[in-house]
Amino acid sequence: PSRARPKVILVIGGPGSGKGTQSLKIAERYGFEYVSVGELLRKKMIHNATSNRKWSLIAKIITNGELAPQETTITEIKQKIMKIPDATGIVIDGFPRDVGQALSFEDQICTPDLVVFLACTNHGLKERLKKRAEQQGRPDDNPKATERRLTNFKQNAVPLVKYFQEKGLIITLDADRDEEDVFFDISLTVDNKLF
Ligand code: UP5
Ligand code: MG
Repeated sequence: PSRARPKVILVIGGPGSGKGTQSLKIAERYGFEYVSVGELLRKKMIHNATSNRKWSLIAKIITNGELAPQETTITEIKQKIMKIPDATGIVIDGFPRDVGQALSFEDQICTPDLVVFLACTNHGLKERLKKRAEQQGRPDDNPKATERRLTNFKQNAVPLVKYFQEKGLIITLDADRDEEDVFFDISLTVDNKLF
């Protein structure tokens, strides 16, 4: 008998909204595989930037806080997902970033089972990113790139959220609260909608 396809959860939100934090919690609680698209791209760019022209360009794009080309991103996600054996579920952190990516994901991969939108105030986002920059130092956690990431997010968020709302796939959560409170709401929704 053919196995059921894995359940797919997409986690979206502004830079610093807690996508990574909450996605990992989902993966742990439900035994889902975790895929961070930002991490996927950052790893690939660090590996290939010196030897490959396409990736050296993408490294510049990401370091400036802009979006990598859509087709490259989708290809990376596809390759990553295909390598995952027998998952009951997959949680994808930080994708899609705009409606074009959402359409292309549905076209080439699947329709998600749930989209979690972590809504956070601008002020909250900046505070968290500042704190994390002091602790970790990601290449795009400099002030200029952070501004670009925020601006891009603000430009794309409304139509993206609306797109998934019309499909009845999205839950919007107040992500300015404590990690545990946000996750409590996510788990209620996942329990309800996916099981
Ligand atoms: N924190 C988390 N939750 C908290 C809470 N409730 N209360 C207080 N603190 C909380 O969290 C950020 C910080 O806040 C952490 O220190 C955390 O402890 C704390 P985190 O979970 O890291 O937030 P996250 O939303 O994951 O923030 P991140 O900076 O990773 O978001 P971005 O969207 O900027 O990063 P991402 O890796 O997704 O994308 C990076 C870049 O990759 C993009 O700018 C783009 O260039 C490229 N990209 C694409 O081009 N296409 C894609 O599809 C995806 C990425
Ligand atoms: Mg992240």
